[in-house]
Amino acid sequence: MTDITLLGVPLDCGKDRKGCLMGPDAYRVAGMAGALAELGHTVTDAGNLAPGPLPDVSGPAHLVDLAENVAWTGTLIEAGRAVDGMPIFLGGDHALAMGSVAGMAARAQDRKRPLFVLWLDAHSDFHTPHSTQSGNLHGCPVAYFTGQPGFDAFPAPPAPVPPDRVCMIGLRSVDGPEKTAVTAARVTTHDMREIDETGIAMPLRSFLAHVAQAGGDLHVSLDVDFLDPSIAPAVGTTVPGGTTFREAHLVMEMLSESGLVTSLDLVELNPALDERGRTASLMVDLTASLMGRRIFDRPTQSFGA
Ligand code: 5AB
Ligand code: MN
Ligand code: MN
Ligand code: MN
Repeated sequence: MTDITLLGVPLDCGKDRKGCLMGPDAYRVAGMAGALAELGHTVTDAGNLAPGPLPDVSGPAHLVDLAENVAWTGTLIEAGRAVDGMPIFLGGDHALAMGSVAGMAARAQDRKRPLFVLWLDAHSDFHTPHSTQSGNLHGCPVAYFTGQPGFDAFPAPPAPVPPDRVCMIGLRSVDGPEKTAVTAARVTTHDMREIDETGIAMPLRSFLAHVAQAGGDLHVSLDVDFLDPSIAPAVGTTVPGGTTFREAHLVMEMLSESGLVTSLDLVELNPALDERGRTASLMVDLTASLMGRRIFDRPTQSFGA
């Protein structure tokens, strides 16, 4: 059984449209702690983090809330690094993954283990402050924690994650400059077209085998827009053609069986856009699947030899 620490991260500065600051409380109301405790885990809700003082920084003028993002990143690196068991970062928008992943990479380095990252998202979030057109830093975390240039205003990530240890599944909205950069950096990508053809289990299985073989820690970053908007409406950046209810649960069930996951982000939930809390509930159920909830314990009984 796992020692889980829930870290509330009401970070809402990664984009213009506000609402993600209510995410941590929406997860609490939807019963996150109880769902995990019921599975036998020890759960500590550490409450909400707050960013440090706003630094005096400058960067491209169109960036949204640069100083606040920089402050949060430093706070998150230290907060995550200090957790002993499994932190679950209750977001908050995806700009939080600058700090959460950089912190987990630092922790993995302290433990002399390589950190791998599974990025479950419609988007590749591989912009730099210079390539982003929107100025929204929630589109930049992967470039930051893999150590791409252009993040001078931010603390340097203590242990940049080599891009070839990042696997993205669910992609269906990637901007031009990101396509070039993601490919050049040799990030592993599985877009929705590939999932349509092969199913979602195949690429995930090969990634998990690779992580196991390398003796790695595994951080999972789950953006609500990984899911199809028909089942998960509470997100600002809906993109049609996302994963189904069962595809998403299968990913979580396979992650659970692998025993490899050491930390998790739940990001981009905007409760103001939800319908009677259904997206928050789905995210809690997916987390429960990731932490061991099963339909049946396998193997199931079958006829024949
Ligand atoms: B999310 C877009 N690429 O840079 C941009 O939701 C969208 O964390 C970013 O994946 C989406 O603004 C960021 C158009
Ligand atoms: Mn994202
Ligand atoms: Mn996204
Ligand atoms: Mn978004």
